[in-house]
Amino acid sequence: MTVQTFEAPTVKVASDKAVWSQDVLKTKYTYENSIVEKTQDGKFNVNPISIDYEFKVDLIKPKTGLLLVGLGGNNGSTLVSAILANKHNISFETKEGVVKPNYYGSVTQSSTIKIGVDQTGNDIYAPFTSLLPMVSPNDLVVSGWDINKANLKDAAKRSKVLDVTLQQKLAPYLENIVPLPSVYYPDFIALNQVERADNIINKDSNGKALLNSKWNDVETIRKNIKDFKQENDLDKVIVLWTANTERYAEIIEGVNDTAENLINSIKSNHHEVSPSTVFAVACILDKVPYINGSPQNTFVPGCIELAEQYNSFIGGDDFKSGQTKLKSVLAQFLVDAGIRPISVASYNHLGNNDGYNLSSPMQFRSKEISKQSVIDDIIESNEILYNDKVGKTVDHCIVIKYIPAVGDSKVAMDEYYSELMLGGHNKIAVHNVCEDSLLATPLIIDLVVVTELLSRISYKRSDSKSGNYEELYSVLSFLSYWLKAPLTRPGFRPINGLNKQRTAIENLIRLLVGLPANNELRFEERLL
Ligand code: NAI
Ligand code: DG6
Repeated sequence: MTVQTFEAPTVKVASDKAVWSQDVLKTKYTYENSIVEKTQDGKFNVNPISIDYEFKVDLIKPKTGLLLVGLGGNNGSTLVSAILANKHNISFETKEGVVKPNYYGSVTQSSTIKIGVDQTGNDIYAPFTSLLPMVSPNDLVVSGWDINKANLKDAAKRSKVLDVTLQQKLAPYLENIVPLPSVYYPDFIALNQVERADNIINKDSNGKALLNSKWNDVETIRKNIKDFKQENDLDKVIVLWTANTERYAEIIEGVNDTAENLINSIKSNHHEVSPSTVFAVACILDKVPYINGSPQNTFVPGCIELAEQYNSFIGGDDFKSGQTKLKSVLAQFLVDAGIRPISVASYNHLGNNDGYNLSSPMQFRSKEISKQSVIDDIIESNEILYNDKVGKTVDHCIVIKYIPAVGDSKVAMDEYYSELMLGGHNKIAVHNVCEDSLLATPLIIDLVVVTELLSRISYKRSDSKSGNYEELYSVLSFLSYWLKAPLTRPGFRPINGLNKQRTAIENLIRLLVGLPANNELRFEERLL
């Protein structure tokens, strides 16, 4: 194992709440909230609460490996290309001039956090990564699986995402990277993907997919991860699904409803166990964090229970990249402005393999569910605008069409139709075009960097009897900012509003270094 050294953060907070040592940061924090009861006559009884915690952060950045499921796809090949371009500082010429490598679109690599104000009361911002040690994408060791055996040079060419000059410069690095064979159960992704499946673990002597070796598939994945960790001398591995969208698995009592039933169903080759759940289970059993970047219900109830039993980290579902990210800002803005959205019509067409797969109804349905859920909590937050009398829903329609000609340049068109004061109406139309994978790939980086950080945080309540530090809860809903349908602890409703999601992750980082939760009171300016 390599010896990692502590790298001091560039932001140092002079707070007696946060005590730094060479390898550990310990911070005292009082969490304040309010418990609210709504009475039958519509009044609110509010009781403030506060709980004292001590947090501990392991300050040593581990040598981290990332295994992508779907390595040869548009996102997979673009991610590896982006890391190589940045790591080797590869600039390239386009008709608009020389482009230098960057990580635009990544919160962790290209955004800032407000850390306070200067002597004159003006805001001061510092890079997101400057408060706590976080792994750099340039240092990630990346590999993964794909049901297609194209090397990453060919995969990047097929994806048609990157400028050809950059592809040529990266070719010597990319051509040596070949995905590991993966698990293929044809029924879960679109039938139109069958020709792609030439690199599979579960095959017979004719290369045909076997559906009676599911536990063996779990064990093969576990071995792949162990070998990767050993061969690259890694301290930690994170696995992320960026493979095709699968259909939903049916939730069946006795099959995937509990951890025990799920394991038994894998062992008995039940047809409702999907490849993505096989990957998740393999990771959970070895405490390897597993993130789902696609919309399917990989995390069936039994899978979440298994993660809880193994204290293993999971997060999902479905990267929130463009249209939905904007929706989680616009819908929140409208409702918080007291305006009443009555319909949201979202169209998109795209011509990449993701679009091809989604042209199949069952895979589309998975995407429709995740895209549709994004305004639920925003509607629920305002009973003045949404109630039994005027209605509690928004007509929310999702359309996705496959148009090969546009390739990875996805076109998204949205119309927000809202009710204004005294019968007025407001229509906002948004037209958004960009390379889908250049929006999604930076999200993968953030999900990995933040998951790795979260896995180094532990805590205890000041009244804890055992005095032991606990790891964070298995379902990492702190990752919600990057996900369309955030997975939460069973019993809790997801938070979809983008600003709330960002506030959560930002305040977590702030509290760990001894800063108070962010506020915008600006008393320096507003009080005498
Ligand atoms: P893609 O179709 O280009 O890549 C998916 C890759 O997964 C393909 O190379 C395919 O061969 C492989 N694959 C399929 N089943 C597999 C399995 N069982 N094991 C290993 N590999 C397998 O798709 P793209 O554009 O890279 O997107 C990947 C996923 O991310 C899709 O589910 C998509 O819906 C989701 N997503 C993409 C966003 C974007 O903006 N690009 C945003 C949100 C989600
Ligand atoms: C068509 O919607 C294809 C999808 O995979 C999207 O590109 C992806 O889910 C991103 O969606 P959004 O809504 O975040 O832009």
